[in-house]
Amino acid sequence: MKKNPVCEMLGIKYPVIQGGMAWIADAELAAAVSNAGGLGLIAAMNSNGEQLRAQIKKAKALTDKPFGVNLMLMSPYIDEAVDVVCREGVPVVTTGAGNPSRYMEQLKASNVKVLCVVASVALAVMVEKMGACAVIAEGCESGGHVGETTTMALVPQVADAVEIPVIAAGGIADGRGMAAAYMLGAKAIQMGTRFLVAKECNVHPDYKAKILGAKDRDTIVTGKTLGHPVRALKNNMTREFYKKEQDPATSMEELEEMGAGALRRAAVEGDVKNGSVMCGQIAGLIHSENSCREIIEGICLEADALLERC
Ligand code: TUI
Repeated sequence: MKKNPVCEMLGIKYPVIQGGMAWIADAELAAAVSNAGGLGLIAAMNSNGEQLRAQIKKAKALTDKPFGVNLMLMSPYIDEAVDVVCREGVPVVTTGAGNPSRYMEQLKASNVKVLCVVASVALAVMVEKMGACAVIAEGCESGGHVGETTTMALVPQVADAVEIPVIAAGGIADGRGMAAAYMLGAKAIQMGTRFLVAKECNVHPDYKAKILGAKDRDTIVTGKTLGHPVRALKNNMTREFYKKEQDPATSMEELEEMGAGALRRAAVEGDVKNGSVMCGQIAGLIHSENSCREIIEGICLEADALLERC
């Protein structure tokens, strides 16, 4: 593989980052991805400082390679999470689900490399000015919290607007997707759904089975009326949520209450009917559970072979 600016910046072998999936991306998954030569991420999601510190310590014990933390900016514990990341000397963070401007100075002062997930050109330009090392341009094919623009349209527009490296995310799960991302101007990729079914991923087996059985049109976006649209598999929970959302008689509080704890219910308890099985539209492409090493090496080999032909 040729020299790659994202690999050099992060000290990793392959330009592959694992998405920071809430309730799913734990120290074990992050360490497995990093040990395989990618960048593993622990999802800070709604963890408090103590819980996050425990995960960071665990990852440090499992790998001597660089790993990062994904900061979910809507978390009630975001201030604590930023403090812990800085104190523990975590080398890289990714930020998502909002504007990271409040935290940039503190992170940079602690020598943390900040990679910001953006869903628009405007935010990409803004975070570059604030000192982000790279942007992760995430199209709305992705799972969980989504923006409005597809990866195909977002990545080249972001690549034209910023000087820092662009990492493509959303809808990528094989070498074809990786090669396409390079063609659009990205220097690396981030994948969530593909790593959800990694052997080392501790998500509930019933959640994995749902992803492996999904087809192209099996996801739905709910939560637009609440201001945080989320993509998940169609099931009892998301169909009911969608119906209620269309009904003007439903209050915001009722919807918030329905959504609360839904991801945990599916990812930890395995209630894939009444919980939220968040995943990207590319789930339909994924048919097998593999090790992180098989996933990363397989995808990079396939992408390189395709790009040779161009
Ligand atoms: O954050 C994600 N994916 C997530 S977060 C999450 S937890 C959650 N649970 C329930 C409801 C809502 C969230 C599950 N999945 N991906 C990164 C991402 N960030 N995708 C899109 C964005 C984004 C969107 C708007 C980033 C910035 C942004 O800017 C808003 C602004 O203020 O400019």
